[in-house]
Amino acid sequence: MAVQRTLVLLKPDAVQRGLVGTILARFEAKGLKLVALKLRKFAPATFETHYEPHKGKPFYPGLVKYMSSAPVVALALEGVDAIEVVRGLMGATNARKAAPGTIRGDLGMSFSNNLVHGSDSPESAARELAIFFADSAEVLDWSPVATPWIYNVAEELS
Ligand code: IDP
Ligand code: MG
Repeated sequence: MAVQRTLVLLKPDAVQRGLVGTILARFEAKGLKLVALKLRKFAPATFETHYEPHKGKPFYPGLVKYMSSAPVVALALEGVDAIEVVRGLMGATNARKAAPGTIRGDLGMSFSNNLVHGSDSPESAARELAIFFADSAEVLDWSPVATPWIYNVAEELS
C-alpha cells in the first residue's frame, strides 16, 4: 500500500462526446484525489513521447494522430494504490471487451477510441506526469476534508 500519483488522459473521443464530466465523476466518486487538471490540444510530438513505448507497433501512427486531433483533458489523480485502482476503473483496452461497470465497458465500443488513458506502473506514472505537468506548480498538495472518511487513516495512510 502506497500513496501514488497517476496520469489520466480523457482522450479526444471523451471530450468530443461530452463525457468529461461523466468520467471525472467516476474518479471523484471512487475517492481519488484530483491534484491537477488541464484541457489542451497537445502537439503530436507530445504523444510521440508519451506513447514512445509503443513506437514501431502498427497502431502507433494512428494513435498519435487521434490523440493530437482534438482537445484532451489531462489529470493527475492521487490515492492509495492509485495506479492499479485507476486501471481497474478504466477496464480492458478494447472497449467492446471491457467489463460492464468499467469506464470503457460502459461508455465505449472501440479498441482505439477507448476514452481514457491511465499510467500502468509507478515508472510510467513518473515519466508521463512529467510530460503533461512539466511545471510541478500545476500539481497541488491539498487535503480533502473527506480523506479520513474515505480511508481508515491509521490502517491505510500512516
Ligand atoms: P492501455 O491504454 O489500455 O494501456 P496500451 O496497450 O498501452 O493500452 O495501448 C495504448 C493505446 O493504443 C490504447 O489505449 C488504444 O487507444 C491504442 N491501441 C492499443 N492497441 C491497439 C490495437 O491493437 N488496435 C487499435 N488501437 C490500439
Ligand atoms: Mg498503456
